[in-house]
Amino acid sequence: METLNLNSVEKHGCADPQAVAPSADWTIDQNWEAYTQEEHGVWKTLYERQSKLLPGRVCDQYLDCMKQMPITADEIPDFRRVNDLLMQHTGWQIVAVPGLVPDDVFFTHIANRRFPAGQFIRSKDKLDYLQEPDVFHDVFGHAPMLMNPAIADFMQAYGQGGLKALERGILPFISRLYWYTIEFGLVQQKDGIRIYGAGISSSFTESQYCLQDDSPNRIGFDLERVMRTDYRIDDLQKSYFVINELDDLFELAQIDFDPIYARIIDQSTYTPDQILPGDRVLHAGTQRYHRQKAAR
Ligand code: HBI
Ligand code: FE
Repeated sequence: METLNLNSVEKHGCADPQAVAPSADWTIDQNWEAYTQEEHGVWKTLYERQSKLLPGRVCDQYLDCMKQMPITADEIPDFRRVNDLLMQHTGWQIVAVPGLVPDDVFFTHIANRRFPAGQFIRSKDKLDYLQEPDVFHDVFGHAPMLMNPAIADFMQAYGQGGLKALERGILPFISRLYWYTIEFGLVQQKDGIRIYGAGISSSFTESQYCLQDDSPNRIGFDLERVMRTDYRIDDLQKSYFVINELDDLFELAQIDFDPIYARIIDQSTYTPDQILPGDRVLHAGTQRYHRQKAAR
């Protein structure tokens, strides 16, 4: 494991990491002591709202892992404490970044079992709209799933695959795979379909909409189908893909994508709302939900 750069606060010694340009790998010091009561308060609001909502909606592995983690309502988690546990379980760690980082930086971290987590938290008047992944999305949504060995292996394979795809200029295929699994994936449990994607588990609206609303499609996961399916980053999903169990991701992590890329590279992409003849349709959505146009 290559060592990370000395985090930038130590180098520059200033109090507020926001004021400091990120280091070459875009990591900054979380500077946990600098969070204000108001910021911890936003975390508490988000945490309590989601924690009430998720039981019965999120997969068992998420709940089991979250129970073990030093992540509570009272305060924004200290990455050092989260990492003590994460490293032991799957060799993953979360590293603080100021926000979205360039794809190559992102993939390099992921390929080395480092998850770039937003150091900032959204403001209390923007609880439900987020331009960039903040500490709540990344630590409440992603961190518990990184304790799961299948997700941990799949994520690292995604990072390695992402770097290769970047070099070859075919990023969309693997971004879609990530989007419809790690961010917005659903999994079939004996007691029903459950959430495992962090983009859903950290979202108040989408945690309800994805399972209860008749608008979106819910389709059995198929790798090539997903790699060809576009998505919207700024709206509720029009389709969700359901894997049979999280361990299916172990298999996905082993697959050599090259022959698949060769097969689909010249084929058309599917729109997010489409249902195809070969789909294993669990629910054919009405697609009646459309994002309300922003009030003029
Ligand atoms: N940066 N911090 C952060 N978090 C992400 O999820 C992220 C990113 N940069 C690039 C990126 N995601 C995506 O473009 C890739 O998954 C394709
Ligand atoms: Fe995310």
